[in-house]
Order: sequence, then C-alpha cells, then structure tokens
Amino acid sequence: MNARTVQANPYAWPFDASLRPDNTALIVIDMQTDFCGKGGYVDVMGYDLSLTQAPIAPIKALLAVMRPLGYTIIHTREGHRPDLSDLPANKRWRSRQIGQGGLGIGDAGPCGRILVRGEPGWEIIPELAPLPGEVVIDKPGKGSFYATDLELVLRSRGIANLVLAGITTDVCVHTTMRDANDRGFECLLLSDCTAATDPANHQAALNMVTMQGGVFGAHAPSSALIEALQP
Ligand code: C5J
Repeated sequence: MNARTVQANPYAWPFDASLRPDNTALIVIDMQTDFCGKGGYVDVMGYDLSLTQAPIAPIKALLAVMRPLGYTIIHTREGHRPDLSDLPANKRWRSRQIGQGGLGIGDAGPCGRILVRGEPGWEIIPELAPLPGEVVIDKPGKGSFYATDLELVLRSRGIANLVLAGITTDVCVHTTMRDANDRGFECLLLSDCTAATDPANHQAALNMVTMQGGVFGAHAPSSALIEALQP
C-alpha cells in the first residue's frame, strides 16, 4: 500500500504515513444548534455566532469527500439527561453566570432546555446531520472519551488515526484531542473545520498542538487533507 500523508504543522501527518479508510476516522464534535445555531446556548451567552458557524461549510465539503471513500465518520453531542442526574452542580452553576437572564445548562431557552438530550437545541444542525450507520456519541462532558464508549468503538474498528473537526477548538475539540493523544491515537486537528468563541483562543489552541514537535499531534487546513485523499 502507498504511503499517504497530509502536509500538516509541525509534521507530515500521520507520523507513519498510514492514512487509510480502514484505520482513520473523522470525528465531528458538537455541531449542535446549542453551539452554532440561533437561540442556542452560545447565542444565549452572547457570543458571536458567525465564529462557530464558520466551520459548517468546510466540514460539509470534507464529509462529501470522506464519506464515499469509506472513512469512519463519528459525530458527538454534548448533553445531559432530562433529570440532570449527570450534570455536576458546579458545571450548572458556572453556566448560569453568563447566560442572558441567568439561563444556564438545563434551563429553558429559545431552543428548549439548554444542552439537554432530546431538546431542539441539542440536535446536530441539519446541514451536518449524521447519515444512517454513522456513529453518534453522546457525552456529558467536554471530552468525547469521558463516560462514553468512543474508545471501544475506535478499537473495535481498528482506528489508529483521528481527524478532528467541530466546536469549540479550545474546549471540546482540545479536550478530546488531548485525551485521544494520551490513548495513543494519532491526531490531526483541522484548522478551518474548527472554531472557538474567541478567535485568539482558536489560534492559541492551534499553537499548543505544535509545541514539542507536535505534543498532541498536528494541524492542517482541510484543503491539505482533501489533497492527500486524492487517488
Ligand atoms: C463548550 C464545546 N464550549 N462543545 N462545549 O462548552 O466545546
């Protein structure tokens, strides 16, 4: 099999040039209305929605390339049980410190109860809806491994390489990347398929990846990945 790598920063990714559909998954993190839709949690908190909406088109274009090639596609959703039994009190308290009118996680907002499973705001946005057969991981925390079966799914499929997209770069994407890296997965963060509610945090999150020779993996624009995927 031919070696295949992405021109990434700070190294050509993956380290062993083993980019193949059978060992590589794209994970699209938390592209939910609560994080990028009108009336969702990020909107209620008063952040600029255009920032978290920016990755929608690049992710859509990337899915159109990776799906037909047979790459594993995984989606995650951050959310809590309707009875909030999996919502730590400090997470709820902190979320109420910024929302308009004190609205926080579990409270009723314009898109239903914020970050509660089954509510309209918790759904993945229609543009990036999972296709039948794609894996969807429901997570109560910021990282995608904590209290989920993500690692079992990845190991069962023989996945070694993880391509990360979604929002937000500095919170759920970075937590997932760090956790995946500690578990031995080879990670690539896509700079245009991720975003933060603060552009400086997005840039800082990219910079952090490149320290120490690629301390958590590498990052690249999706164009570099798409180029590497060409036959
Ligand atoms: C946040 C996330 N930012 N998906 N969640 O609270 O990054």
